[in-house]
Amino acid sequence: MTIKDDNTTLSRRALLGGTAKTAIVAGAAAASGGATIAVTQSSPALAAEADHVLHPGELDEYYGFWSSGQAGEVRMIGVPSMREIMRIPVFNRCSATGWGLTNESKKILTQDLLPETQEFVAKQGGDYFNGDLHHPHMSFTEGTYDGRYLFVNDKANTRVARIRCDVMKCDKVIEIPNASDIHGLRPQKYPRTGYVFANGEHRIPLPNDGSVLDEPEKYVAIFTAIDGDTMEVAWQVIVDGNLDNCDADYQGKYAFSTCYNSEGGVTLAEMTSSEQDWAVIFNIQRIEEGVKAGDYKLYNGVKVLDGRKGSKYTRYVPVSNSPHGCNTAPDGKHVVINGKLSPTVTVLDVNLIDDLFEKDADPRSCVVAEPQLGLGPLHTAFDGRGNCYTTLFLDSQMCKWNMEKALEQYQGKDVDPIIQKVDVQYQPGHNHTSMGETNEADGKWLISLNKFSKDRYLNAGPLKPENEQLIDISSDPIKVVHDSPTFAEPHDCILVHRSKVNPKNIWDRNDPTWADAAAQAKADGIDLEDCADVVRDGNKVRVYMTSIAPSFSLEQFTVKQGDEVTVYVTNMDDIDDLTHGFTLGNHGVAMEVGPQATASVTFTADRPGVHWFYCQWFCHALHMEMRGRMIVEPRAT
Ligand code: CUK
Ligand code: CUA
Repeated sequence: MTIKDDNTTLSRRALLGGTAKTAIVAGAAAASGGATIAVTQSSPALAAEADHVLHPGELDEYYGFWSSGQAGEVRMIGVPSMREIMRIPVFNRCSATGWGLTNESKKILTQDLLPETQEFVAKQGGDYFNGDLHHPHMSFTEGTYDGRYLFVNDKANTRVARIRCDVMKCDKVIEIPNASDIHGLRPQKYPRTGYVFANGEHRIPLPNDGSVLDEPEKYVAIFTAIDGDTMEVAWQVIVDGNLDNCDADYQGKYAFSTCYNSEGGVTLAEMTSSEQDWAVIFNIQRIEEGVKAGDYKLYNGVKVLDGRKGSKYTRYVPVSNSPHGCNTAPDGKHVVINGKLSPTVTVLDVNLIDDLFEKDADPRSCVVAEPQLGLGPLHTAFDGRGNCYTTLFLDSQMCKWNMEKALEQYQGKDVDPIIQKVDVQYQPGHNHTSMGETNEADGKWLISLNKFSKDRYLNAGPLKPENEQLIDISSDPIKVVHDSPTFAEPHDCILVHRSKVNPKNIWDRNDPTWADAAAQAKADGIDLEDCADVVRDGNKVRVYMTSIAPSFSLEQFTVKQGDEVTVYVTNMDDIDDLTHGFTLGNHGVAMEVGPQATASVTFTADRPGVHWFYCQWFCHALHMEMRGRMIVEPRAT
């Protein structure tokens, strides 16, 4: 069912705002498959809550895509209900879906770009079992989300991955050469994505091949542009300082990164010794011209341009020590650089940046405001009405302030840009507003991702969850309306209106995910959609079966001890939500097989005897009976 952008929320709000005690909300019918939902309203106290409380069967207005930090996955959360809807494994391993076990997922996780030709090849350096996923961001077309992809970073293993939003599965993972630890990541907003910008946070030698070791003055940080369509590295730029967060403008001209450690130090004392760091501005057109003109060096097959101070490709805008978040406002004009160690944020005007490049104007001349907000400003979100919301890590507060007033104050007027401060529990890092990083920021909801929950939940033991809070910003004053605990460690999230996202209910049989399986089946003369076959090829055995609830097409197959066995399961059910699975006892083998999908897994049959395989996704009244036997004949002695 395709969900159109309907009026459910509006009509419910309108009704609840009135005096009706009981109302039938017709608008909800479209979202709930035709049923009419009765909303009972008994007290005015409930009316205040009703905006974010969804009743059973009601759908959320926004898809929230949450990072999970060192847990390595992406989580899909419904907003405003804050209900977790799905998890998308990316850099982690997943016991439920077989991510990291199936051949299809292993191929994605262990492929890499061949530096010279940028072709995808089997990774030489092997596989990683962890990831540190901070920043999920959706692809853009003309300044707003287009529902094609999510892009995410892995700080731990210097990777960038892509999630297909049509099936909500990861389809590409690449390790970024020459850089160290990808942190900030943002897609190009205009004209489209286009580039995915990725900050290599730590400074390392270039090339990092052992020829330079303990000579930190020779280390560099690398800014990378990845082609979001092909997931190939387009170009890289060497910068001064460590790269932290980044964002792109709404004009398609510039990208911005916060930089700390202008000192080039390697210890904490060295890294924070000076009073000023900077924000780097990248001139995309000049960089593309530089690439065309051959003004680069090849390192590991990637075109690397020199964007250090004095370069025509970059400008360095001095800001207070150790800036962190970097957020482009939906007005298309302002970029907020968050001070972290300074109580201020620095606002750049993108229209003044041309002069920095063309007339060599003083880099600070693009600064148009620098309001003092409180202690530890980390990230800023926007409501599309000219207001900004900055997390204050040390103060444990969300600060609402007005952009126009901040500009006036910088001009010398006696005005206070701060509108309101709200306590959050506790120590917020990122925040995000509904559609807030697009030109369709709608100013309804704000999420505060708090690093500590302390006393907010039942004591979970020494390791406590984090606390994410939902803040209603649709009216004055803004207020915290909901707490949710989360496991490690959502750094960032985005709130995407559901009209932008339209995942499929069942797989397309021609999906490229199982192209290898389809090719192998073809070579073996097997029809994946109608099979119950065992093909022997030396000591390799390929087992082909289909699943239709509640049975596999093969109830048993026989192999020899020591055979390398690949099982291909094609789920021929084509009903919504009818996922099967294949789990083989005592072999560490499990996989999800979605409706109309093919999945495969390879293992060695090294234990003679009888081993049951079964379907591990509840699918039918006879789900428990959906199983079969693998018979392993002992090796002849
Ligand atoms: S970072 Cu975590 S609080 Cu990695 Cu975006 Cu700012
Ligand atoms: Cu098929 Cu459970």
